[in-house]
Amino acid sequence: MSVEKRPTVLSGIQPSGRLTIGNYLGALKHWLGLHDQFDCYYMLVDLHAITVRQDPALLRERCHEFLALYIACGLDPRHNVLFVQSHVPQHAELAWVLNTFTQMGELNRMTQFKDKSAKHADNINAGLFGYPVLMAADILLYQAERVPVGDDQKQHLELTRDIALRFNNVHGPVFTVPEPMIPPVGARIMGLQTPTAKMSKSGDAETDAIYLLDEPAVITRKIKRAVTDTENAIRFDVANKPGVSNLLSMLAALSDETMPALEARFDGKGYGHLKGEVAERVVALLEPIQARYHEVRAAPDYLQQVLRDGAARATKKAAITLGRVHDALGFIPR
Ligand code: AQP
Repeated sequence: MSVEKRPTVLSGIQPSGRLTIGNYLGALKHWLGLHDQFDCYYMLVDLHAITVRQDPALLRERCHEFLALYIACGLDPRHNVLFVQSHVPQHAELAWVLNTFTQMGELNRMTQFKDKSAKHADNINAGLFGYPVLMAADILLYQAERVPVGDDQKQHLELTRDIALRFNNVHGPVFTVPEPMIPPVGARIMGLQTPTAKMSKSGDAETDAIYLLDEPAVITRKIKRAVTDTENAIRFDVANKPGVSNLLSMLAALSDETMPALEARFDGKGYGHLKGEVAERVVALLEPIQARYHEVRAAPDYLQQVLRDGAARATKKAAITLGRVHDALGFIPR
């Protein structure tokens, strides 16, 4: 009996702060349900997280928190491989190989490197520079066809494709060349206080982001205080009205209403109206997720088991690809 091979999806989030509504609307939300059509691998990318200095106890705590949040958001470990990147040593091993297929000039052009080096000027380490190569290794190890990410990761995905093609051109078709899956709305949620910059899980300003574990009253307060403008007209115009456009984007992603439908519905209404509805939607989304999160967090043995199973399943697939890579390069088999 032939078993039909399903395409693979892979994505991950760095446990480098607290998960935000940006991470949810840009990434997590789109991971749900993909397991119907794809073999799905979702990671906690701790190797990436240490490119910025992390407190060890907090990093460990966050990995557990993120795993419980993945599950609470609806990722069932029976249908999705959930794992920690550092549990699968092939990620770092393949990254080393791919370093030799990546040009310095390519890495120099990465906007995330430029942004993060400006933000962490006291620690511009080689890992931060090589971050996209490790990300390419993450994706190529699983022969992922699709990578669901927010818009900010598009440039890294393009580099992954270039690295895969370069390797394949030299050594034959070892890697699947992946395609990004970027959502049409919600792909770049901006900060509430600085709507010209991406909402980030490790930002300094508490009020700039909505965290998935924020209390409902805190969420409502943050949205009510979101920066807008003085025009008092609700329309989507990122260049001239970044704050209002960001609230509209959030609402579009939360309600699945189109932008023209939202603009028509809010015609003649005030910003208070828009903020009230965004707050209601976010609270309605997050309340059940938070309740489920607290249940899952109260079961540490279950979480441990999920990680053990995930690491075993991921390693099995990763080892096959790394074996093919070593073989293609001419390394003597162990
Ligand atoms: N603001 C956002 N809007 C939409 N999508 C977003 N993503 C992140 N921020 C937004 C998507 O979430 C996934 C995980 O991102 P990551 O952890 O790999 O790193 P990042 O993109 O650097 O995210 P952060 O939140 O900004 O992390 P820090 O603060 O640690 O740098 C990706 O799919 C990303 O597109």
